[in-house]
Amino acid sequence: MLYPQANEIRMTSKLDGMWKFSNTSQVDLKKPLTHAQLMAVPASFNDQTLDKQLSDYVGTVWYERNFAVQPETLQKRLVLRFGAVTHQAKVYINGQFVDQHVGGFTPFEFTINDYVQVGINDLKVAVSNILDNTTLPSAAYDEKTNHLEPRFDFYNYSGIHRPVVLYTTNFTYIDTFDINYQLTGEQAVVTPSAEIVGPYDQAMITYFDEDEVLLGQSSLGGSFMIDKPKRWNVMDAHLYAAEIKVYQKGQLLDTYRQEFGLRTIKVEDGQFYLNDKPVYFKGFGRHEDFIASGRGENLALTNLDFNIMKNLGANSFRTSHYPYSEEEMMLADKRGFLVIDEVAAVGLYNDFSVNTGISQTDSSTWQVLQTGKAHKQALKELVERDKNHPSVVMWSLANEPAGQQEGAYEYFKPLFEYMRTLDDRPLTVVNISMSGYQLDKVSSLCDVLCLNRYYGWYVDNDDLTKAKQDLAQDIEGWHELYPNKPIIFTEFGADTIYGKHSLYHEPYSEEYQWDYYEANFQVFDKYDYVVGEQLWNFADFKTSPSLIRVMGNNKGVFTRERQPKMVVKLLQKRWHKQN
Ligand code: BDP
Repeated sequence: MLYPQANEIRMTSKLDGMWKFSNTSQVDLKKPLTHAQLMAVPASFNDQTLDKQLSDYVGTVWYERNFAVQPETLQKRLVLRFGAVTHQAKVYINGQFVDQHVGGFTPFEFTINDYVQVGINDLKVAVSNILDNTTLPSAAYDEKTNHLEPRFDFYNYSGIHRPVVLYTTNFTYIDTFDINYQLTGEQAVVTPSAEIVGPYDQAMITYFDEDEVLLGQSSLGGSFMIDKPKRWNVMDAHLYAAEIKVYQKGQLLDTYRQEFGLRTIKVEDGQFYLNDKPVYFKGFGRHEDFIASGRGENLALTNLDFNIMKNLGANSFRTSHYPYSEEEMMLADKRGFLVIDEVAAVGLYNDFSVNTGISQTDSSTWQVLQTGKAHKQALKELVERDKNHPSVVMWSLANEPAGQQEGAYEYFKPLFEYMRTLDDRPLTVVNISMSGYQLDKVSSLCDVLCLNRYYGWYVDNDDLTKAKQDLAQDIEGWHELYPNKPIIFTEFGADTIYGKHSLYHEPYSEEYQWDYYEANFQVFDKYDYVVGEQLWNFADFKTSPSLIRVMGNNKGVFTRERQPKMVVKLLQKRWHKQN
């Protein structure tokens, strides 16, 4: 599915703005919503009103708005596209059910010609935020009490989270357009592929460099050589563009422009190579999370976050724990960030709850969870959406599954095999400490070992000497098992309350956060096969209430409002030196 683009053939029109909203179950599809209030789109609905019940709401809510259709629009194919609706959407136009989509973090679209009329049309979207044992993320849901217990540590924000767009094409249209290439030495051979629906007799592709200088042309199915290409590099992005034009008897029927970057990735001998140079990942696990907008797209915030990361000397992040917005991924391409792109497979741990803790003995995850089908679908949608992004350098198939429990290998093996048929980038599953090297059954499938470790916080709290010893032993244990796999720390962190200081460097103080990170860095620096550090978390973020969460997770190195904690100075110094 292509990202919406306006050009000489395609018209786009955004349906973002204030929509009508209601959480009543009584909806007459033929009539406007009654007792509706106004809700901004794109955004989560949870934190836009003062209503606590709505903030914590579990179930289906309704959104509604009108849109206008002109007579000439119906001479075209008319498509309604949602960037993401969390977690399930059922779409109705003029009272008729159009279709539905499950999965809260990937786009979907429907051709709607058969449902619309010239003039004003009514659009209703029923959005459900119920998660259970079959969904990604996973949650324990009790239908009788309507109680939902997330198996993940972030707020279950819901709503129409990303842009809604109406667009037109001709009835012959480009459905997919992917840029494949081989990069060897001083040459790139680019071989785009496209799926075109409807009759056409010619498809041509024109190439441009980043200064819009025309490089040449090829036909679809053919290839094009770029001599001495400027490579896309970490924090030094170069983007080319390919423009496809589809004709019938000389008449232009459709066109689409795709940017692309040229770079190589190789994982070998305990290193991660980008363009044949070992790279060290510096950065964060993040969240799409902010006051009022919740998990809704917030481009100004994304821009600020990227500028802050660059200022710190960071070069990477992980889309913990779900695919981030398409606009954010495009910005990452342009800025040169390395992205570990994660599917929303979080909570694949039957007994996980921030409120109740994890029982070490429970071993029923892979019997209880029925997420396999949703997982495969989510991987497919992720790769389809993101494969053209040069910033994506690795796919993460899950965060902290119960990798030590019986059935974990059998669950993941077919998913890895499936992913390798879709794309050739390195694959990982982010490992939880309960699934340590002695017990884990999944990491043999991974190209890179991504570890989430909390020595000095959940383990060895307030004892950084012991924390360092345990961390070193952990690293060495993994290395002995998998000497050729590089290790990236994808999470490590300590809850830190902004403004709390301590003469005795007590946990929760800004001093402790500083010491905690310094201790971890000292250990990482001893091992050349540790090739990255992504701190948990970039900023404080909202979670469900819990005794161990002081109004959210406070492991940010920035507050939720992006005020820096002390440790930011340490990072700045370390990361700028590390190039
Ligand atoms: C890890 C999770 C992450 C949590 C973090 C924490 O991957 O989502 O927020 O721990 O406890 O288990 O802060």
